[in-house]
Amino acid sequence: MEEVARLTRPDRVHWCDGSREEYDALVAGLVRDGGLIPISGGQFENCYLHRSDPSDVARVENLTFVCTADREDAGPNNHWMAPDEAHRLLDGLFEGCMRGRVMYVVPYCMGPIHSPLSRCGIEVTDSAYVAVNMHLMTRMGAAALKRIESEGRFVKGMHSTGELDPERRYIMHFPEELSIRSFGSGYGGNALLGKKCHALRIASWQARQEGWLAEHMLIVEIENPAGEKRYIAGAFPSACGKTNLAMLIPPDELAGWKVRTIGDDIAWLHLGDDGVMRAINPEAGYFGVVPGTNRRTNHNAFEMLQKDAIFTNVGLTSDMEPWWEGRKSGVPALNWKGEPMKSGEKAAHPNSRFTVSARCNPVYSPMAEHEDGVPISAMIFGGRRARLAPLVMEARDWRHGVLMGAAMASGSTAASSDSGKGLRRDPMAMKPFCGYNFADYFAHWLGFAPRSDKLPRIYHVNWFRQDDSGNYLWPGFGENLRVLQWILDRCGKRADALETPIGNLPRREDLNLKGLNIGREALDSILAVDIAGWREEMESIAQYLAQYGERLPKALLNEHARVARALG
Ligand code: OXD
Ligand code: MN
Repeated sequence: MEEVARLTRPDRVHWCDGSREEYDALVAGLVRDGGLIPISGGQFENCYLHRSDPSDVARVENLTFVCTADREDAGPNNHWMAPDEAHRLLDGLFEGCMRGRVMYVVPYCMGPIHSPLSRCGIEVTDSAYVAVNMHLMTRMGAAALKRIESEGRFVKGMHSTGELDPERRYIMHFPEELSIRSFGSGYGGNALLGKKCHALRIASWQARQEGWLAEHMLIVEIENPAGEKRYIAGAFPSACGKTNLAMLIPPDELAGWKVRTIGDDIAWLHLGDDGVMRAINPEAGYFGVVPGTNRRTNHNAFEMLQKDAIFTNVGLTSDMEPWWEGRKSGVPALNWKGEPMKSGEKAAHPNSRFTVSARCNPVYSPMAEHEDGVPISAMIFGGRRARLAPLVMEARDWRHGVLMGAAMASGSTAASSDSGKGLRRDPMAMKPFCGYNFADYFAHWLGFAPRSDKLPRIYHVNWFRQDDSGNYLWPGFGENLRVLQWILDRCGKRADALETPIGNLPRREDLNLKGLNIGREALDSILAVDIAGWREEMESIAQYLAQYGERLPKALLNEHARVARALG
């Protein structure tokens, strides 16, 4: 810390202890200097609004680097810079950057504080907004510091908002040194280093070395009417409904089912000595996408946002309530930049976010605090696909499931400033987050098969099929539980499926459709396999995989060839 302070020259150093008093004092300071605006109008209690610099509203994938000694280790899926060059560049930027500012030292623990599966880090930052967000998102402060002192090993993260100049903005990872440098952005995914930088990019690297998985996955607990609890992990790209799925509200027709959240964004998965894969959620809070959240789509999330939440880049009503598109009540007076609303413009930024502690979630599962994690029965992969991908399909085995994950694709969303338009391949929803070469990552995934005969079953789902006029064919939200029910019934050998070249699909009679309002044609089309379309899709997957060259595991190519052959 002394070394960092010598380089960055802060006026003062503050070691965060994680107490409620500290949180309140940091918030009060932010309110004084305009970094947070109290917005406790109407139903909202102890909530705040942060307006970020308009150039700094999303992750910046083109400025995010993995700096490994050998470029090939970062792979074609990452931007790369040589570590010494990156350090020279970043040391230059950090030099004196905290003059006139406070340097906050934030010790944090990713995962339950006493779990052997958890890992710690320290983030040094000159942003009080980052420090309060870390309070909500991680187990931070004295207890984490104690663990760090006894373990001696932790991820070293340095962050400065700099001048918020997009030309001087870099998010750099040094997996071989277990360190992170982030400069020039205050946006969550770039600045809350415990989340994407540590728990995914650095952790995925460590996980490969140590034989586990760090994944961009929600973890949900599902209790059936007989009281049996099962756990599903699901990888979806950013802004594809992970938070909603993790807090799903069962439809009236599925009375007796209960759904609780373990995590909404990241899972760390370990194989136990008994061959069971168990997962922890390394986070302790949510940094969720706001637009679209309302009482109907996600009653639990809406409740959770009314107390002790920090909003970033939403609009405001005239009585100081936060407002966003899809809130379904109230009228915005100011847009997310704080300007009076003009007709036709959006009040909230499409990537506006809420930060809230998991403790505020009315369906937070006590099992999320369990040191051993929860046993995972099934893993699901999914993206936004208007065409082709059916509602759900089951991989015939682990290897087929890895191919399904590797071939994932999704329409672009607002969570990244540069994900472009149209469909992009996003293997396991990890394109922006895998801290090493995807070819090695696929091999690492494949390597689990011989280690256990109790691995989770793998599925691919698609809630986002559209008809030719762009209407969604599947109602989504709570009704997705019907698909999860089929998946769990398959895992318990209680449901049938039709074997097809692309995987096992439910027939309409295999799904619980009681009381569901969906037309026959719509259902038929989301349960159909378009053979010609899939032949083209396999071609496109082959082209995508080709960029990983010789390093790509042969088993994945063989699996691809097997499916392509089955399609004829
Ligand atoms: C997130 C993201 O913030 O994936 O979770 O962008
Ligand atoms: Mn995410």
